[in-house]
Amino acid sequence: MSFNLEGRTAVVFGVANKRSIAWSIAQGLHKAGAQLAITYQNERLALEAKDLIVSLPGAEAFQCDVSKDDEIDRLFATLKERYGKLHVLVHSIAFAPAEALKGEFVATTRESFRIAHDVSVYSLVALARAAAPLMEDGGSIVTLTYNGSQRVVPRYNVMGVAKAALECCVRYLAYDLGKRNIRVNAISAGPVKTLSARGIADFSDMLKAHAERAPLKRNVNVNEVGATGVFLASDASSGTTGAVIYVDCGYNIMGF
Ligand code: NAD
Ligand code: 0WE
Repeated sequence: MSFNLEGRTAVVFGVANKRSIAWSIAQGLHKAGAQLAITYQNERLALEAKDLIVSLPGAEAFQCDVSKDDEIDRLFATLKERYGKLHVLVHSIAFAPAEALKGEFVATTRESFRIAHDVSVYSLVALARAAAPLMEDGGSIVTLTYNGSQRVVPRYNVMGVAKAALECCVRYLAYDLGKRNIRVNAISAGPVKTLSARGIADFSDMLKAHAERAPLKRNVNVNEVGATGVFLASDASSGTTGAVIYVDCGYNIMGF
């Protein structure tokens, strides 16, 4: 049993800036000794992401928009050439058009529904399929979810539906890839003030209510999510697959 990741290679998706949950997980994986490949979405995010990524000794930056099959194919061909094998994949990506996260769920358009599921859910399946052949020694795939998949969180709307589908994908992928000793798990994080949370109306009120109701009487720190990412990436969690682990200060257990 070990949290040590020396000799392991990890690819992390979803670093936008220093507040990103993916960045906290990447830092944790680096500290545990993993060799890191970190991807960012597009040119617009390249400058900020690259600056961060090169600050981790040995980490390399790659561009990949997960809504594009050719970019996924190209990335994994590059990773195979560069590293040979892969042991860990972190998927920390979600997107729904901004208008879908306002007003009522019943107003969700076909296009918003499609985009939310394509970027936030299907991408995990596509990345898992591309990564599996490189995970010759077995591996660990980790994604990020939110309790809006299980309970109604006003205005989380189509993202709640997408996260329910994501959690279900975790179970189906865990079944398929289990025979290759590849584990697939999700972290259900409590609210964290990241780029994705910016611009969400009343997010500060949500954080306050969350801290008041959670058994630990506070909000999660992004590094607590990062530490759970390292646990799930490492042999310390070798008996766990298909799970959704809550890192939310206990908020989800409360009925009132
Ligand atoms: P973030 O904005 O830092 O990260 C989201 C990332 O998704 C960004 O890096 C963005 O570039 C990437 N992304 C979006 N579309 C993409 C595409 N087409 N191709 C490639 N990358 C794309 O915000 P975050 O809060 O760190 O979010 C990371 C994950 O954590 C998401 O899955 C989110 O749902 C989940 N999560 C967040 C919270 C929270 O309160 N912040 C809580 C629970 C779960
Ligand atoms: O998963 C998320 C947010 C994901 C997200 C955020 C954005 C904002 C910018 C997906 N798509 C977009 N699209 C944009 O244009 N969280 C768990 C954070 C979050 O978002 C909420 C929340 C919480 C919590 C939205 C409404 C209510 C609660």
